[in-house]
Amino acid sequence: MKELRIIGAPSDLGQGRRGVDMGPSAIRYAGLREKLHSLGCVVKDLGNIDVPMPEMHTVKNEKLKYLDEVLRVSQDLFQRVQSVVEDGHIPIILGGDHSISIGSVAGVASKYRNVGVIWFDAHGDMNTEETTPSGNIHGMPLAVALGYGHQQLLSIGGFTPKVNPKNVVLVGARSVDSDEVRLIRESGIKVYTMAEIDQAGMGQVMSEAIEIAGNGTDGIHLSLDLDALDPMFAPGVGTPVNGGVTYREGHLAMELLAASGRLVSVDVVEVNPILDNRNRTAEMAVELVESLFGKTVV
Ligand code: 4U7
Ligand code: MN
Ligand code: MN
Ligand code: MN
Repeated sequence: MKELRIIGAPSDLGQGRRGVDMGPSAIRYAGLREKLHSLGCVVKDLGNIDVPMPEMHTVKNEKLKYLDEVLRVSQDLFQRVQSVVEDGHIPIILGGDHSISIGSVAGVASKYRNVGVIWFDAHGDMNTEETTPSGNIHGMPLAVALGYGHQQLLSIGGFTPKVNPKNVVLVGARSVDSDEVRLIRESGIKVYTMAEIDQAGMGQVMSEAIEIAGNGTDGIHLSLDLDALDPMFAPGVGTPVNGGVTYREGHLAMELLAASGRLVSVDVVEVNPILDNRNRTAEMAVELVESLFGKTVV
């Protein structure tokens, strides 16, 4: 069986609220490594990458806040993730805000050139500097993976696009900006909104998502933004949106992905302990990752 490698990326450069940099600590505190070990996984924690603090830097471009710093973090994470996948292991990348996926997807795609992506999120993360209402780069990583956005962000890893839209699925969407929606449509990725999850059921949606991301690809990368979950189950996120994925729907999704046997890497992002209620969101994240790596009842 493949071994797991934990990498922390404690960045809050990609969004406006402090605290998400403590996500990796909170998730470790919730027992990630120990619980995966109990499942029989071989898992090593590689520690955190170095991330500059926003207080020590200034915003130079209001449409791409902390661009230079995000680029440094992305480059560093790209190399770390690349070396884990080159060794044949599965990286579990702990954010940090979702801008860290610019580096992680680049790292994974450098080995699995034809990787499929399941983007579990309340949001589209498909803004560019032209469409962003906030200038926060955590609203842009899926666009960057698909080859849209600032040239320097696209150039991480030395190739673009990282993924083929026909193997990209967004699951859980319920908050998309008015200009962002055009790029989502134009890109040709598959989107399952909350309404579609309600209608068809998470089982059906995830079976289709795994088929789309897995069909003819070298494996599946899961980018798990905890705000995909309903704030009832994951209150500690920077941009909560009501009407999200329930506890059981979240687990079913992870269980089906585990059963597919196609997972090559995972991001766990946007956990903000300052906004949380007694580390519940980090605990939710750990439980979901346990299901993802095979936790079952009997
Ligand atoms: B996350 C937003 F305007 N779309 O771009 C933006 F609503 O990684 C939010 O999914 C982005 O948490 C949320 O700033 C990014 C906003
Ligand atoms: Mn996101
Ligand atoms: Mn989100
Ligand atoms: Mn957020």
